[in-house]
Amino acid sequence: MSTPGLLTAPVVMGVLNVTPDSFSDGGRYADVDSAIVHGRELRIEGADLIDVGGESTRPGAERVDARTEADRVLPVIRGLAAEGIRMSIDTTRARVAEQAIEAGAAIVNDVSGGLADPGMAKVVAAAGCPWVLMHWRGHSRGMQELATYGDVVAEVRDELSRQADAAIAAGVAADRIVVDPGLGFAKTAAHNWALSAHLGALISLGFPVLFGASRKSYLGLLLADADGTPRPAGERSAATVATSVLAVQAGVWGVRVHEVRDTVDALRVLRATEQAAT
Ligand code: PMM
Repeated sequence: MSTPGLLTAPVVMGVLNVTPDSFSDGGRYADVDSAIVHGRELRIEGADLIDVGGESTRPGAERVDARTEADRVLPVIRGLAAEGIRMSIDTTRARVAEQAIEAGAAIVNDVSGGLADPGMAKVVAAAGCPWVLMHWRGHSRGMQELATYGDVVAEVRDELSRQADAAIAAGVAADRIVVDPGLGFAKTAAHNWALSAHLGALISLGFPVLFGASRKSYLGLLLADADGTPRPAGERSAATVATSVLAVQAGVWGVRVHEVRDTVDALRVLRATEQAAT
């Protein structure tokens, strides 16, 4: 699927967390120079887009203030934009999104899907940029208490549909919207598996779908030792790649991953196989 202002599927979005406390790569790229170096590396490995974030969203995380968040991401965005690297800004705050767009970000990736900051739709509508609306029920601190569903696939689909309707009503063009099931955000492992297995239900909303399973704890649980110890975040690469291949095969627009090179390689295998089958 191709959408104006968006890249053609399958898009590989490389994760660049400029935070001291992300669950997946906490602290490794917390200073501007190492973040820029890593962004450059992700681009060389084949990322179509670098997702720059300055606030950890791991379950239980405390919020940082807007100033701290902006101070973390803006110099990194300016540095990478100067090298012509395409980026999204991973933020729930309208003001941070606005500053990031000014600094060179091309897409807003909002894990709250517009629910955290009522000013976000206006900023996105004015910029005319694509907006990733992730399924969200509340901030990280208490979100796992909100992981209650009768039918997780139907409820996530309905809630995302409402989030998209609200964005459109606020002036955002429908062809700028991307939706994301928000794996791990107010979701148990079983919820994540159900959503992964039924991506077609989200794709049928008619918007490009972004899928972000990379290194998430449900993969750590799947790969736990015999004594039940979850596999550490840095050792979930093969499992992450498998989820990305399956998601692209199911028809998603893009995948958000830490291991860009392995993902790009695996998607090339998928494409070669699909081409040989036609
Ligand atoms: N997950 C995280 C952060 N941002 N954005 C989107 N659109 N989808 C996600 O699944 C998502 C996200 C948390 O993971 P991280 O700590 O590895 O960045």
